[in-house]
Parts: sequence; structure tokens; C-alpha cells
Amino acid sequence: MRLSRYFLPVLKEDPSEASIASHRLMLRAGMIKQAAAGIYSWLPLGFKVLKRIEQIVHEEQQRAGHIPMLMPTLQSADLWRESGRYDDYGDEMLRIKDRHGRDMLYGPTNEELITDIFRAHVNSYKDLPLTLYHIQWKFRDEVRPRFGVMRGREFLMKDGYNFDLTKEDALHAYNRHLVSYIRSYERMGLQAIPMRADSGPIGGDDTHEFLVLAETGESEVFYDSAVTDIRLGARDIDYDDVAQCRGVMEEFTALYARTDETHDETVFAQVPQDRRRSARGIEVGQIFYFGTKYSDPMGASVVGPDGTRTPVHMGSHGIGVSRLLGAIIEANHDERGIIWPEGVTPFHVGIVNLKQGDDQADAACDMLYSALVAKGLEPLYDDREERAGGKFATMDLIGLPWRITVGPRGLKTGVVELTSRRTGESVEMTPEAAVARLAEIYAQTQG
Ligand code: 5CA
Repeated sequence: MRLSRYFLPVLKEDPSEASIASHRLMLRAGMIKQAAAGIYSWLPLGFKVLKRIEQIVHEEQQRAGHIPMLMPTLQSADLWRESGRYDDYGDEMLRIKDRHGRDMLYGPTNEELITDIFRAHVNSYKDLPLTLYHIQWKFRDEVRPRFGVMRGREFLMKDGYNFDLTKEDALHAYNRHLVSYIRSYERMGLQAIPMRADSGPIGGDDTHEFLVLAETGESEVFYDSAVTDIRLGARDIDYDDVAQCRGVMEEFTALYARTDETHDETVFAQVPQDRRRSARGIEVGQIFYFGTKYSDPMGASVVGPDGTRTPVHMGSHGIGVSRLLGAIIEANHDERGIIWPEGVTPFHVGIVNLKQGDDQADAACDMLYSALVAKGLEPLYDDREERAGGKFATMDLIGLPWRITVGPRGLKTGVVELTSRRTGESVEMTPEAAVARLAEIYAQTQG
């Protein structure tokens, strides 16, 4: 993409409505624009990152054997009356009447809808296990929408639902989700720690939230600092291997890590004192096992191997896709702007032409551009007639992890400069070497 032809409405000044870094930087980098309280338009740059995150979530869910689909945003109130949650959900639910006076709602989550689909089409235990998911907009009429996309009213969520014959099978689904979530977050360059949490309006006994540690996080958390040393990394996972998934779950949840809702001072006191931490975190996902809470009242059952009908065991599992942009920026920025992890960056590399209009510099940039594209990389070429300082400031603000600077001086000896946004380090090399280096770096971020 050539910047002169793109739509990147960066702001020069800090917007007054933004109190935390991610909100401020998303507005300044022209990624989002508020449409109403807690409701945002996703401008091209923000939309690109949102799609990259979605893509990682899709790949990792399907790797775990979960099946993508799409349910609508508007739902009928009748289903929610069946589960008993129409009244329970309270003012957070946006209620709407259609022209016939029928009660509708903008879905805050989809347990009822998916259970209805299941009971209409699945009848036998032979069709289990089954996990369906979608990535769809949700609406929750939060009392205090704030921090930009972090606590929106309209937000994008991946929500998945497992249907299993037994509690044991459903717990395997729970573990599978835990593992696949950690993998997804790691690919986004994030450490999100599973913490024992409270199930709130979703219900159930078993639930973990995934928290990214950040001073601006809304949740208070307590943990054993040794938990921050655990990584999934590149290990091979067989999602059908019940013992392996349980093993990973146990490894990640054995140490003390809880949100304030489940925090227990007496248990916490058993953690060695020098490892006891209290901090703040951003909740980027939550998994639940709730047994037959929805399948029972809604009649979602299967005929088991012994010929009798039993309600299915269920769980639901959510990732805050739009919130993740905020969380990633909170964890990756400096005073000059965003620093995207390679896995989610909107463009792989920025090309800065120091002397636009100079035949040699223009030709070198065009060649670089084509060579990067040929390697499957997406460059953003700043081809505007602007001072170098302004071009650098824009690149630093929007946070592409790598920048190639092309100028007449370097071209005299056949070199360009490759700069890391994170470390600020610059290395001179030939354009071919820069392309090869970037191709190598990005090959490592593939799932
Ligand atoms: N049905 C379950 C799991 S599918 C569910 O709704 N879980 S949840 O309530 O925990 O939401 C899942 C994730 O969505 C949260 O972990 C959080 O990351 C994100 N989320 C929740 N509320 C908001 C909000 N107001 N703005 C942005 N993201 C949100």
C-alpha cells in the first residue's frame, strides 16, 4: 500500500477523551473513530489489525478441531425466556421491539441460540463431541463504557460452545480451549495468564479468565510470580490427546493465580512471600464449564449408548477480539507510539523514501516494494512529499515493527537501512538482504 493512496487520518494532538495509552494511540494512529459511547467505526488501519487477530483465532480454533459458523446479532427474546436469562440479564441487555411488537434483543452472548440449533439437529451421542464457534459482534449496555475498545458497548467476540455426552468429555473440551487460547495469545505476542475466576451471569463452577498484566487493567489480580515464567512455545499439541491437554492445563493453573472475585488470603499466604504479587490485568478471554445449565431447561439432549436420553454437558468459551487490540497496545508501546508484535502488525514493514521525487530513490523504493510483495509481505510505502522527520514520526506512531529507510546517500554505496521499532537499532544492508531478513523474521511468526 502506498501511503499517498491510503486512508490514515492520524491526529497531531492527543485527544482529550482518552485517558489510557491504547485508547489515545488508537485514536491518534487513525485506527478507530467513536460513533457513539462505547461504539466505534474501525478505520482501515484498525480494521486490518482486527482482521489479523480474527485470523489467528480462526486458525487456532480450527487447529483444535472447533467448527466455525455464524449466528446473527439480533435474537428473539423467547429463547432467553426458556433459559430464564431474559429477566436475569438486567439492563446490560439491549432490548428492541420489531414492527409486530415482538421482543428482540441484540445478543450479549449466544448460549441460548446455539443450544436451540443443537437441539434441532443433534439427536445421538454419535454426533458428539461437537464444538461450534463464531466471531460476531455483541452488545452489552455497559454502565461505564470506557478506555476505547477495551470496554465497549458493541464489541467483537469469539464465542465457542462445546456439547459433550459426559462431564469428563466436557472437561477435555475445557482443557482444549485453555490450550488453544494460550497458543493464540502467544502468537499475538501476549502473555495471558489463566486465573481462577467467578462465572457471573454465564453460570457454572469451573471458569478461568485470561489476564494480560497491565497497570491500566480493570481487574485486580493476585498471583505467584513463577506463573509468568510458563510458556507454551512451539511444542506440538495433539488436541485429541486427553492426557496431554490436561497436563498443559495443570501446568498453567497449578500455581496461585486468581482475580479478586475468587482471591483467598489464606491460600495466597502459602505462596512464598517473595513470589506473592498483586497487580492489575486486562481480561482478554474466559472459559466456562457449566454442565447442563442450558441443556436441561432447553431440552438439548442426546440418546446415549444405552438408549436413554440425557442432557448434554456444555461449556462456553470467549475471546475478546476487539478488546485484544487495546490489550496488545497497553503491553507494547512507548512515548512515540505503538510497537506491534510481528504476529498482528497491520503491515509487515514501512518503507520511508527520504527523497521523494529523486529518480534513483523512487526506483529503489519501487523495486523494494515489489520484492517484498513477491515474498508474501505487505509493505506500507510512505511516498508522500514530506520531511523525513514527519515520515519517521508517522511510522513510529502506527508502530510497524520494521522500517526500511531509503535515501540517496545510502544508495550511492548500494545500501538501505533496516530499523527495528522495538529496539531502535538500525543496520545498513543491501535491499536484497533486507528483504531476505524480513522474509525470515515473518516466516517464524506463521502459526
Ligand atoms: N459466553 C461467554 C463465553 S463465550 C462470555 O460471554 N464470556 S465473557 O462474558 O467473559 O466475555 C468473553 C470476553 O469478551 C471477555 O473475556 C472479554 O475479553 C470480552 N468482553 C466482555 N465484555 C466486553 C466489553 N464490554 N468490551 C470489550 N470486550 C468485552
